Amino acid sequence: MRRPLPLLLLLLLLPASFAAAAKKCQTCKDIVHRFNQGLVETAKKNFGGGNTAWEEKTLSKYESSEIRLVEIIEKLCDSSNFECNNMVEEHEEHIEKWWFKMKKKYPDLLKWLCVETIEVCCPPGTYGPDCLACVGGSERPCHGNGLCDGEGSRDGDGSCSCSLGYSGTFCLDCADGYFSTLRNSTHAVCTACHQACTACTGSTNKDCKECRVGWIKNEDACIDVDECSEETNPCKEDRFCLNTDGSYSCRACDSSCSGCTGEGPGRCKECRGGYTLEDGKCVDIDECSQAEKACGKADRDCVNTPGSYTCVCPVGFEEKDGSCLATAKADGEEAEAAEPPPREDL
Ligand SMILES: [Ca+2]
Repeated sequence: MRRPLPLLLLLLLLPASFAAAAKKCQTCKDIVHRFNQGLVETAKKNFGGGNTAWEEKTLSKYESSEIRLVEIIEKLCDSSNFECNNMVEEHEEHIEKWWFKMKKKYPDLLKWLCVETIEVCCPPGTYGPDCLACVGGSERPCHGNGLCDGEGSRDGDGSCSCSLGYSGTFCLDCADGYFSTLRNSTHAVCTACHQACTACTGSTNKDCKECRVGWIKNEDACIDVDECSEETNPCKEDRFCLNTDGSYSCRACDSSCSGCTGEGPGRCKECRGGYTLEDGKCVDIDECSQAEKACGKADRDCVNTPGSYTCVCPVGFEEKDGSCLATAKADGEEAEAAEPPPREDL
């Protein structure tokens, strides 16, 4: 029993009017919500807090009064909300009729006004211009495992968008990566497979029908592939491999390493130039503290850097044409020694 063709054609031809139908229902629902808020806000009005016979009488008179209705209607719409004000204006007589004559018999304003009287919404579990039952029935649309398109509005086609883990027109089938723990003509419960499986019969990695990429069949279970094992290490030079369940990642080696087997300066295969092995770690060489002057020319200061060093002009001097010249002092100011551009002297 699929949806009839004429409706499908209508949907194709008049998408704008259907979207408008959903909007009208929402506007009506908003109005009813504000009306109910108004009822709460005015519930204790004109009531002194005592319980004299006079107050009781005044309260019950106010309870169903036109004054109270006007107070509630005044607050139904924000002044800028055109659709809301339009709908209230158009159907004010209906609201008054309900207030004075119908509300005892039909206490549900949403049902009376939006569904049955101005016909902009549908009852729960139904959809579309004629309020037909959603796929799976109006009691439990989509068998409780999805959302019915247009439910409660005069919009939509009643079809199901299944929740995560469910599939099929009726949301009674299990999606890929889920297995069935309950299934009859009206109910279905689907549970996620173990992450090792693409399809399964139960919840462990021994219940896989097929292993997911990154996992391999070992005896009766799907186990993680260790992509980082020595033969298959997929990472480039200066990166190390980190195995994870179902995958792996490549991370940058420490800056002191030339190739590495893991994180930090203690896992280098070799030390990069400018570093030396000390207590199992690659550490920076301080070229400036060595007996042989790293900056051959006597007029330069040596500055150690990670993995290297630079030779700079002393404070008060600046680099000019390959030598250090005294910085010209500006009037009345302490001239700052301009930092010469660092020179890599390896
Ligand atoms: Ca892995």
